[in-house]
Amino acid sequence: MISVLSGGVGAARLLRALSGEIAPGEINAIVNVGDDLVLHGLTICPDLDTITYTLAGLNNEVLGWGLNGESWRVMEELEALGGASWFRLGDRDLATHLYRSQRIIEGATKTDVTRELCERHGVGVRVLPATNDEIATVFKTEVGRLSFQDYFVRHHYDVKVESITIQGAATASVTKETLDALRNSARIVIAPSNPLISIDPILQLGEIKDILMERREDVIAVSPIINGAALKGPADRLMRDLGYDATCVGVADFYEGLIGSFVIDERDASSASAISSRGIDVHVTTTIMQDPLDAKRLAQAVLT
Ligand code: FO1
Repeated sequence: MISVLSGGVGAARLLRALSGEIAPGEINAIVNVGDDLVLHGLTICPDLDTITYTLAGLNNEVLGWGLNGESWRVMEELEALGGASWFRLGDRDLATHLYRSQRIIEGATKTDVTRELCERHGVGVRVLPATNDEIATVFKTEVGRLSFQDYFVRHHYDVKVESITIQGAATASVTKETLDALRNSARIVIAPSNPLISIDPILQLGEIKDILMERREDVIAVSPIINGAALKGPADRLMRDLGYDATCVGVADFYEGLIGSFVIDERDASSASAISSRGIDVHVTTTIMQDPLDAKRLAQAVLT
């Protein structure tokens, strides 16, 4: 069994490739919930949904979030009413948020609801929110304090960030399912997700960092930064803003003490010696998962 600390798109692609190599039931996705929000009274969990939709083959490849074959009639009506339509919820996607929100009102946890949604969609990977408690990634920026989706969607992550706080992380409990998964996995993988806003909200929870430190030799991370740039999203810019080196070496330093192995892209092969000098085994392969064969190669590198 393996566990994969996961953000959104990059993690979803790696999980999809891994489930082509080993039985999906042998894979746990431990998922970030720091981006979650309540909007229109609905509980929305972007990373959990991106992973579930991708593993179900239902994800919207064009947008990178939400469902395929989407329509937007509810958003059009909402906009006409003057409601909040900056965060676009497609008609099909809305069913997920309605289902989750009602189940939570009935007393279900995010873990329960995610399991139910995965069963309905035939997803065999165990998709686990890292915590059922509320945590929120908050940005202190040049334009003031911003919630995650304010920063990401409203401001298109085009503002200078001074600091990031994961509100609630210090008191949130890691779920029993997540702890069991991490303790029983032969290997723990850190997906090529944003270290600061997708992985750190998981690492800041309870004993997760301690488990990784103890099991360092079994922990392998995949760099989300290739040739000094993130494939998607603000990882490189955020690393620079917050004083980290925006390279795969900077990512290895961010995970210092937590990882025994690190997968970097072929284009960063010249950084391999700098990373191995830090006592980390380095694997060089293609880490871009556009092509299914490349994704397969990366999954095999992570597993061997
Ligand atoms: N991203 C956008 O850029 N614009 C949106 O309107 C938007 C809506 C949205 C709705 C549901 C959902 O699950 C994700 C959505 N995202 C949207 C993606 C999301 O903001 C981020 O990609 C993640 O939070 C970062 O992992």
